[in-house]
Amino acid sequence: MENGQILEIAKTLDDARLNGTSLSQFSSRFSNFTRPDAYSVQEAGIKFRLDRGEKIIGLKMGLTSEGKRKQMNLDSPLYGVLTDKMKIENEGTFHLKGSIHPKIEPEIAFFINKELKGKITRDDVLNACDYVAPALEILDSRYEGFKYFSMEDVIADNSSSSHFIIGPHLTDFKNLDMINLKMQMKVDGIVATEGISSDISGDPVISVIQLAELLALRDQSIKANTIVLAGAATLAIELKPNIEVSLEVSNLKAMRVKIKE
Ligand code: OOG
Ligand code: MG
Repeated sequence: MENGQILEIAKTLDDARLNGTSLSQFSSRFSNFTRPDAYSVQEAGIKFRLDRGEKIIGLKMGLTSEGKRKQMNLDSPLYGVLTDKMKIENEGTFHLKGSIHPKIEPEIAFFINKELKGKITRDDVLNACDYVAPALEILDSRYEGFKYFSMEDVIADNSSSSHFIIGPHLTDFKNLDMINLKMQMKVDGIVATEGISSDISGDPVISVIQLAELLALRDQSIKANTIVLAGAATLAIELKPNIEVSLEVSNLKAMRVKIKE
């Protein structure tokens, strides 16, 4: 795809995000929309946000769980970028106004304190990690119905990331059994979805390794001081006003967010 077309798609998506309006998919309009094109659109869209004063503070992996890939009818993991404006404090409030069809999902976050590039090991990730935390990601999609889009459409739309909340940090995670963390997402105290951390790429640390590999394809890396969301452990649920969503992960402290109009 030509650069002009990439910028045009990025601008259309950016306008839709700012106006809270949905669109039809690009992949059905352009037959030559490749995965590298889609990441170029994502990068151009992030550039618009940086020009408006937002700062990049993290990255998210998505579709790292089999259940999520089935739910979205898509085949492989993808990533997106997290900015400071997308962050909501733990126990804070998310306002639905301005969103199209927001959903929420339970994740594990890692804070990476030094650059990770290319082929890395599990130990590289753990040695570069300051803390592990439970996290909730709020998704929204610019596409009508939120469903049945292609990987390229999702990637172009910053992999559906809208907002995120990081729970209490665990800095001494040496003895944490990363693949056996029980995860329960509750709505007003009642379990809405539950899973286990191994539902995330078999091991959420592997999501970070996969992220470094995907970035390397674009000659990029996980930079020092980056929050990484490893991907959801369960299906996402739709948000409604006046609910409280909490996440309990075994061996980590609980977290919550209030949802308002
Ligand atoms: C894509 C983003 C998926 C996750 O954690 O699996 C994601 C989508 O579902 O629209 O963030
Ligand atoms: Mg996610």
